[in-house]
Amino acid sequence: MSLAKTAEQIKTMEIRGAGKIAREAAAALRDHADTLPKAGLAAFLSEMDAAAELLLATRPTAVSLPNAVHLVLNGISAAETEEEARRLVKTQADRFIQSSTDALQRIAEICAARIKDGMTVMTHCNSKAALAGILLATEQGKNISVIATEVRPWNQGLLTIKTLNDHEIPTTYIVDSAVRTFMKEADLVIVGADAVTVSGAVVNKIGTSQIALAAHEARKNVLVAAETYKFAPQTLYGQHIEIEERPASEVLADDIAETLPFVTVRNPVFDVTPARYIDLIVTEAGAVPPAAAYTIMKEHLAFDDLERS
Ligand code: RUB
Repeated sequence: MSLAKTAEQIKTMEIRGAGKIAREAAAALRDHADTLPKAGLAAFLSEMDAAAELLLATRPTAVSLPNAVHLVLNGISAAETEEEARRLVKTQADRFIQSSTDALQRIAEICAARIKDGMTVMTHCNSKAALAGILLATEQGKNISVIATEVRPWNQGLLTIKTLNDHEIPTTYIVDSAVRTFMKEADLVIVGADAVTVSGAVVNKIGTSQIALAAHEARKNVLVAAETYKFAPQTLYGQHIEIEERPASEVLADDIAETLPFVTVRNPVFDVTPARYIDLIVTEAGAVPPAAAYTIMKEHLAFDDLERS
């Protein structure tokens, strides 16, 4: 697939979920580098810069995207020849994709260890990392059930219940506003992440913070399944994670909205869950408390050369 096509599919959410966005972006950069004619190091670097810009402009919230782009293009401007720069892009893209896949397996093992036989797990949206733990626990022979939310307005919950159903996992499907009502039936909450800030706050699909609040009230543990490349080193320098706001028409059809001139529809698609409502963040490097976010960034992400302004 061409780079422009990948960028378009990320924008229109045919490619979605922070991990998948990152892996597809890395593959797109690698394949794009392959299609560029040999025209010298400077031309190659400028083409790759433009490619990175195009990908980064697609969706603003998932930091897996800039982290993946950064890891794939890391050090290429210091290359001495065009061949060396090309080699770096390919090696680093392949390495990122492989380590992202390995990370999911490790996260699944840690999450599954926390899921005991007979438990009911509540999840939100469609997170590959969160689902990996649930699926592995089932493969290990544990009898578990899941409560899955609808996830308005895009209904990513449909993808989640389809996967759970395919694995014959008993699942209760609820509307987003029923989360507090059903929290008493859950033993554990597992969600994914689009970004983890240096304070240990987690940015994930809108509604996650309400679920965490309801879990806190009901004294249920909240696990966030997040590969280390979901941590956002730019928050060390005071930058905020931009919360994507998508078109109002995703929430209310234009023909109805037109009849309601005093009504403004808002559609932020992610929210921020403060660290105090999260028990553990499960990364491939282990399950850590949110307070360890800085250490994860320091040990797993090269952030010294990131934009500090
Ligand atoms: C997806 C979403 C997911 C995270 C983690 O939002 O919020 O929980 O991206 O997913 P959207 P994963 O559908 O708007 O992209 O664990 O698969 O990386």
